[in-house]
Amino acid sequence: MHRIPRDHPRYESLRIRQLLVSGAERGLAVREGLLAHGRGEAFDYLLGERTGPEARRAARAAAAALLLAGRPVLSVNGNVASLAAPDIVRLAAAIPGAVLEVNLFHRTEGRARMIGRELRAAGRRLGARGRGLRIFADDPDARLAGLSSERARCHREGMLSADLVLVPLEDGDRAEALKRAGKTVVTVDLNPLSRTARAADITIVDNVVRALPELWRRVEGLRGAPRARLGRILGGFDNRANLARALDRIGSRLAALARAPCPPHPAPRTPFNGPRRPSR
Ligand code: PTJ
Repeated sequence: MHRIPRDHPRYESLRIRQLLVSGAERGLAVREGLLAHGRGEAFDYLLGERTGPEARRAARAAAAALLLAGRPVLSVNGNVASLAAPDIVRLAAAIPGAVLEVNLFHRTEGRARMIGRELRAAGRRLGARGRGLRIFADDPDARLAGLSSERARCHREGMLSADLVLVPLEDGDRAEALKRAGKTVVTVDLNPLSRTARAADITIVDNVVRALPELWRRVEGLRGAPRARLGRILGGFDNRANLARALDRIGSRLAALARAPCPPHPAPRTPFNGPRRPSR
């Protein structure tokens, strides 16, 4: 792997990129996943590359929903496996009854198996709680209605019978199909305008590498809270309004940046900007 100097001003962004490139080289992510990441990066740049107040609010509501759910399923694709396998495994282990399910748009059984192995290895590193996790990867035995893509293929004991599905970094078709099937949909998507972001019940507008640890912290903080309190947190959350606030934040950030002075730099001397000749 290429070494990124720690003092590089874009270190974190380059580090995340490299995680995905390495995931693609190992066969976990597809090349299309690199393009999807580029779109995400652009929105992350506009959002200031940090977890904003809207993302924190959505993460709190998502934690309440996950703890209230009877059959929560956490969906994993190639990008999530490359960027955040230990984070999504730790999150699943913190939610009573949660299962992990590999669901791929560009599906091959070989890649699904490989992602399953990646998740199991992360589970083993987590200790007893991680080792006991249920992980559905290859050989799906059911189809989600209303989807013609490979994304429809799922597990009867997993996604098909789930009442809540966490679908990070997703395409819009499946989020809409899951909604039509009557499930609560939670997503992590840097693009507040995407169909997934708009179709979901709860959208965390943040980078998956920051959002999943934040969600885990929220789950840890709320585990054991009375159901009535969780219900109030969930009932007080309005996804449309929260997405509007995320867009407003991008807008006001851009407006502020447009007025900010450009960083000073020594402009090369040209015949047009050189010292003025004293007028005679
Ligand atoms: O592994 P597969 O075969 O299931 O394919 C996975 C990809 C990502 C290729 C597939 O799901 C896809 O094509 O996704 P889309 O339709 O490009 O949507 C991805 C969404 O995630 C876009 O709205 C991106 O802005 C957003 N996104 C990209 N990177 C991140 C992200 N959101 C959060 N964190 C990221 N790191």
